[in-house]
Amino acid sequence: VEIPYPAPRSSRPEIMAEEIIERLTYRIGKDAKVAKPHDWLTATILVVRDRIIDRWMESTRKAYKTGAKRVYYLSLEFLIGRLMRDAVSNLGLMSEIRDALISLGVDIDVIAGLEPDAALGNGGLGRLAACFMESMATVDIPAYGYGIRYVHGLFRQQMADGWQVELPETWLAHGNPWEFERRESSYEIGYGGAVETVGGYEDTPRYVWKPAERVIAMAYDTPIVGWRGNRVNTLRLWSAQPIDPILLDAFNAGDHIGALRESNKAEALTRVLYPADANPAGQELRLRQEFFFSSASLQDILRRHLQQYPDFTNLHEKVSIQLNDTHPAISITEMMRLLVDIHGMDFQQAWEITRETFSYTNHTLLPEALESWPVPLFERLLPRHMQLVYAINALILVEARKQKSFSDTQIRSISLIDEGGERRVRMGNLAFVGSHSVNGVSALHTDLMKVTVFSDLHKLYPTRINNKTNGITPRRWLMQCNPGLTSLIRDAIGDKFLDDTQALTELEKFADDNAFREKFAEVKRANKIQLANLVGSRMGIRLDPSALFDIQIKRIHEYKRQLLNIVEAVALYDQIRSHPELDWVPRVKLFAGKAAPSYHNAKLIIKLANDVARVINNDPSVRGLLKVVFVPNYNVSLAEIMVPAADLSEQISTAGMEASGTGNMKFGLNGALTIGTLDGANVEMKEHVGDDNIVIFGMTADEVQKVRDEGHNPRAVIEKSPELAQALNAIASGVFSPDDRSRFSALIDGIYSHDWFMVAADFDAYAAAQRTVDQIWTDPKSWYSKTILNTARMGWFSSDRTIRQYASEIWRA
Ligand code: DL6
Repeated sequence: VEIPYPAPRSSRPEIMAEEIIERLTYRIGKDAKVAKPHDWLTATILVVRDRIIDRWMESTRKAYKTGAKRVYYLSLEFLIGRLMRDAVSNLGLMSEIRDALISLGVDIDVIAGLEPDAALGNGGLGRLAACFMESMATVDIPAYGYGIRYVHGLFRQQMADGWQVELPETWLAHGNPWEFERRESSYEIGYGGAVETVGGYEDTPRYVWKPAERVIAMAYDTPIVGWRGNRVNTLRLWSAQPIDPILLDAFNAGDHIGALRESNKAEALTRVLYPADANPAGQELRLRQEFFFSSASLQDILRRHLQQYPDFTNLHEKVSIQLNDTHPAISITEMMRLLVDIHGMDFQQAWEITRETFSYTNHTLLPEALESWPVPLFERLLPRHMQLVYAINALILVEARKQKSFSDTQIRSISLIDEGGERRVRMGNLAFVGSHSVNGVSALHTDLMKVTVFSDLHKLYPTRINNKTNGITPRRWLMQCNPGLTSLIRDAIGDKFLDDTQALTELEKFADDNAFREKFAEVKRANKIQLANLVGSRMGIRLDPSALFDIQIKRIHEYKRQLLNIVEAVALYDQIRSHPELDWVPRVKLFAGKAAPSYHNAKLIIKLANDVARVINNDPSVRGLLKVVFVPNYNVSLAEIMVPAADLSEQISTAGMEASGTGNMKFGLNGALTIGTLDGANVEMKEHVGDDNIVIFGMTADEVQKVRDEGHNPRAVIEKSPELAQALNAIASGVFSPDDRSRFSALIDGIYSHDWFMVAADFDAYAAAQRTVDQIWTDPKSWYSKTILNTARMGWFSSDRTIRQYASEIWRA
């Protein structure tokens, strides 16, 4: 029977209005008269979703028909934020939906603000995955994202007397109208047990893993719409379910709690996102999560492949699997297990196919953030995978010994097993050897990878490391978050940039156009007023939109150096009070970001920002020339308000420590000037925007390395800088913490004693760079010329460009 496809849905506002009422009534069961804003939101999403489904199915059919290579992006984190605006705007339905809702007496901005911010990630790595998903759909790559459907995403941050307090986040509390539960896509995931050798001949035994524990991974699919709705891809998130929801024997015997033990244990697996950023999160549950989603995803990928092809000999031609950091690196051994043990492929052939199928992205050089697992834990949880690690290691080490004259030290660093101290499995090395491509996320980061964490592996496989500088989706990070700037640009250069962000360069000719500069400044002012209103209503702090808005928003980490920024605020405070006769530029220093709950110093830095803010904001002698604000609960939605409102973007990490950064690109695109170090993608931003349009300061990565190698004497540096000494002394002596004068003494002692993050070393250069910023600010023509050029030249940092590079150079898709 030929079943016809449904006719595509109309996008006429009156039809959509009817449909919204229909969904409200029959799907949600609410009378429009009593419907709550949440009900309207759900009904609207359901109507939008129908329009996505048509295209979704079409995209899937196309992939089957053309036999195109599929790309699978495996990531433990997807920081997707709200989806409604994204979907509606990518479908080109914004004004129609707005009109449909107006006709029903509903304000789209009100209901859009109720959508939970899906925070299934910690920071840069997770947000990059979300931008990539949108760009893969935009540039028409048949792709699936695979991850975990955490019940609780990243914690909600509350401030209690300036201290970070973590509260659970409940994004699923009102249900999730975007997702489709796929009960039929369920797989068994095993843990523990033993490996049996069965059948086969002596030299080709077959191994059968008999896990002691099993859970079910069940799929939930969310459609991801590309720009103009050309393609809709799938984000497939796995949820853990028990094999037996209740142990009836135990229940009937009166053990009501015990009867649910298995069920609770299974569900605990996907309940919470680990709130660790660049900090280690090395608990057993984390390894269980990593294996859970890796195994489910691979079983799903192989099942889909077998629907179209007779075997796996062409797997690498039809499938590319990108590992987003080492979190899914266990997939390499799981792929080997599935191919060799389950599907009977020869080990060597399986190894070659695996390597050609996988590629790996590294996101950090911080040694403490490179994952490794204790051998006993690994062996207990995944005994067959441990055997495979040893087998792969033997292959690699023999190759290393044969091919080159590696020293014993080099062989030790190539090994998948770290033998220094407690034996551990190195997931970075596993990901490296099991992939045909290993990429860094900015040019500098990639260069450093070759000489630091992977120097010996790079010698063994000199063509494997390559660079793919990160990018951001211009749909969310310009068109949606900054409609004022988007329409100004459209008026000036037309619509081409909507499809090709690099066409923004046409704006260059307006950099010296007075009328355009004024309009650009007006848009910025409107965005600053919006942020000032938010800060006013949430925090009761009044901000003057004509002050320079200086913003640092990102995870709180010592290497990102929020502390440097705060110390400079304290020094500036001192200067303003000592020299009231000078023409100080009114400035608001805004901070936002979360600290890993176990990261003591990061939490102390949040408290310091709040303590400093309280003192400065309440000191009348500052005359409002300086304000400091720490905005609580940073998330994607807050970023969408703060980024367009920034005059100055703080990208001031210790050189060599920030892999790329992507906030830097978002700010630049929205017309902020960057003050930054030559770190991560700042280096390439400088090349694109030009030296005159970015304020660079501080030590280079090489200089930082040299100072660390040769010995740094921060005390001597501090003694030579009275401003710095004064600021540090004020903080350490309790000027900002009269209730606990020694609160920050250890933090400041760290600067005096080792200054690992070069706060003291870079302070004078940073303070001078801030005064350069002040100077530029006092000449608005020059300021806006520079910021216009930032917007004009940021097109290259679109994630569409990044994805095209992955597609042609890594995936060959
Ligand atoms: O590549 C995305 C993002 C970079 O822009 C940041 O520079 C980097 O810090 C971040 N890394 C992480 C956590 N690393 N690990 N594991 O989020 O990746």
